[in-house]
Amino acid sequence: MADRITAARVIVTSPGQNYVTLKLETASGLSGIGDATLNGRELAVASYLEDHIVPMLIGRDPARIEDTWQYLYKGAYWRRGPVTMTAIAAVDVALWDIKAKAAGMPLYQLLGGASREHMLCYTHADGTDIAHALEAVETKRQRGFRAIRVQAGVPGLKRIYGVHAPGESHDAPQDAPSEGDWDTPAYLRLAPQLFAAVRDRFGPELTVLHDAHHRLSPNEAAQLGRSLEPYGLFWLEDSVPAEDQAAWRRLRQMTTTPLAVGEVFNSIWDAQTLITERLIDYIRSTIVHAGGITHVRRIADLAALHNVRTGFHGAADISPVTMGAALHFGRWVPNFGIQEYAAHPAQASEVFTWDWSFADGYLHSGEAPGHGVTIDETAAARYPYKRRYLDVNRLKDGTMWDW
Ligand code: GCO
Ligand code: MG
Repeated sequence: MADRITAARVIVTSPGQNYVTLKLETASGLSGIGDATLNGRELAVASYLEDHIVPMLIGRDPARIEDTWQYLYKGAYWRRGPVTMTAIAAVDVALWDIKAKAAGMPLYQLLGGASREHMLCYTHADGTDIAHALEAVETKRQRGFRAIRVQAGVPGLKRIYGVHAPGESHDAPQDAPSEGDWDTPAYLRLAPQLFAAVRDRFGPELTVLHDAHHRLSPNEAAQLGRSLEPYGLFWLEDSVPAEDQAAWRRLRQMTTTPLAVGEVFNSIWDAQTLITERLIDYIRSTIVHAGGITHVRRIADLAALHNVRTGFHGAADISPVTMGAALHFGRWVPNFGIQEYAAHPAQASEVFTWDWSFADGYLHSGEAPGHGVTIDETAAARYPYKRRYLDVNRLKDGTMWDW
């Protein structure tokens, strides 16, 4: 007899970072979890799940992953969007977790088995200036990382993107976003100096990456890409706004620096032109924000046909659950490129347990049945939700800019 879903709970917790997790339980005693974290808009997804999806899940056969995906996607009528696709992803990943546990297999086996034993990952090195960025690179190298994203503060600006000012709390509740400032010409002067210094100190072999966070025009991005060509970046990420496909077409003609984009995408349709016209080298859409394993598998397959590789988003707001799912996916996906890995806050390990691990520059999926990540609901309750926002950014004259 088919198993059925008997319980579905949304767990919102903030162990140093807000995380939203969906837990499903079945009549046969299995359970599975999926990540539903949408940084800065967490409660919208929690409500979407609790108020609209959970009631539909009770009684469904957990084995019918594809049908459930189509039911939630087509059934909503209002397709796509980060809230909808994150909610669908949470259900999808929890169902894959359950199916793999029911089979007694690590999830990558269900996807088609291992294409590799471990996944190359990159982490972040940020410094308030070039000298501090080089120190941060050295620290990460000593921890075993072989690939490092390097960002440095731009002279005259308050902060490096994504990095809070000294003394500013990372997890105090907020009623409004922090504000950063931005100066494109100053940034375009700094970036080649930064990577010249990185190559000078660490030599040609270190794998280096850089993220421009959607702040440039195609022409500015082309100047940046060209000025970085001598330093052989693994990729330049999010140089122009992700949704401006014509901008990518222009940029692609103007630089040979490899290009990555997609952390803000939530469906294959966001990436279709970029992939099929081969305007990018790496697609960053990850499981939690792009409809789960069921949908990201379609994106990865389209990418494989066009010689585009994966490079999934893995900042600290990508919960340990998505990291587990992404590493099982990465174990299988033939066109794997790299996995981002910025460590989670220390308290996250009180709430989640995970079977994946890092050693010597690589991430390992683990061999436990399912995706290998669990949540302790009692520990989660010790860390109530705190309203937090992603930063916003303004030009020096006050104009709102991309962050
Ligand atoms: C990255 C990202 C992050 C995001 C953050 C959004 O490449 O890791 O750009 O810094 O901004 O994860 O929630
Ligand atoms: Mg990024």
